[in-house]
Amino acid sequence: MKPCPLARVAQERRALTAGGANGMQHLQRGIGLMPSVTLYHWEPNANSGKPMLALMEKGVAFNSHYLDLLNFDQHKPEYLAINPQGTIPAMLHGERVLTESTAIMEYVDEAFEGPRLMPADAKDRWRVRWWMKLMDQWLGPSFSMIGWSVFVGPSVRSRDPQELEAAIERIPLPERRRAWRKAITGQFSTEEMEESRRRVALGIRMLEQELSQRPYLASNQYSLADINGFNLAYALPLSQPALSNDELTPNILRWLRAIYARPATRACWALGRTNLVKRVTILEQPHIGGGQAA
Ligand SMILES: N[C@@H](CCC(=O)N[C@@H](CS)C(=O)NCC(=O)O)C(=O)O
Repeated sequence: MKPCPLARVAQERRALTAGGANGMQHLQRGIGLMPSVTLYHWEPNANSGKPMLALMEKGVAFNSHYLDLLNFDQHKPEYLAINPQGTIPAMLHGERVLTESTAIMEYVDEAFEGPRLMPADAKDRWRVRWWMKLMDQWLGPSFSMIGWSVFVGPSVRSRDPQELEAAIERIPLPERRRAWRKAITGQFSTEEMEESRRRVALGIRMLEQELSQRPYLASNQYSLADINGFNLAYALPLSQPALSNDELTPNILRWLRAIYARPATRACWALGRTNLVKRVTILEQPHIGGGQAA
């Protein structure tokens, strides 16, 4: 008899999660119990960093399962059994499989005890969602295109071309296949890159303007919008020094430093394994700029 596909998925999941194949356990609440949460993630950065940081802010214990994006771990059958789209992150909570980083953050905030990461006021909650939508759909893809052209592509480009082609062929989503090809061959078009740079410059001005009005992005309280924003923007002073610095964008710098000073952020960034995480050290410099809501 053919095994039930669902049973096979459950079996593969157990194999992936058993003992945390590469996983560390982040036990903060529930010391001594096996965490019911497993997070599949890459670096604390962009989409992976969002649920990592949300879980850590809430103090939720989780098995950390690191997938090496540059080794194409996210397209291996074991992981495709969990997220057939082959993108990171994904989270297991008991038998539940959750994907989409922002939706996972909202789930984490609602499903677990710990400090609330959504403000109580309806207008502030609207602002959290407004910013998260802008970052996920408009700003994030542009940051990502620049990151893929300067980091991801160059990191893998020198590998055997046949192996790379075979790896690309295994990618389930056509749009991700296209992005990998362009990153590897350096073929993001001039127009695409210009549009990305335009969005980054405009996004920086929008962030500075918003953060001149209140301590955090969407309300006076730290929220999911800040977690989302930090994962997108933590390296800005390093990657865009002419556009984001203490003089031009004091509120962005104040905000990034305040988030980086949080114990959860430090703990989260300590999970990074590549040089990407080192970009955060620029935030260790003391805040010298003003900033209206400082
Ligand atoms: N909308 C998804 C996007 C996930 C996504 O594209 N993640 C990137 C990493 S930030 C990824 O998995 N890239 C791997 C690939 O394209 O092979 C989310 O927010 O979770």
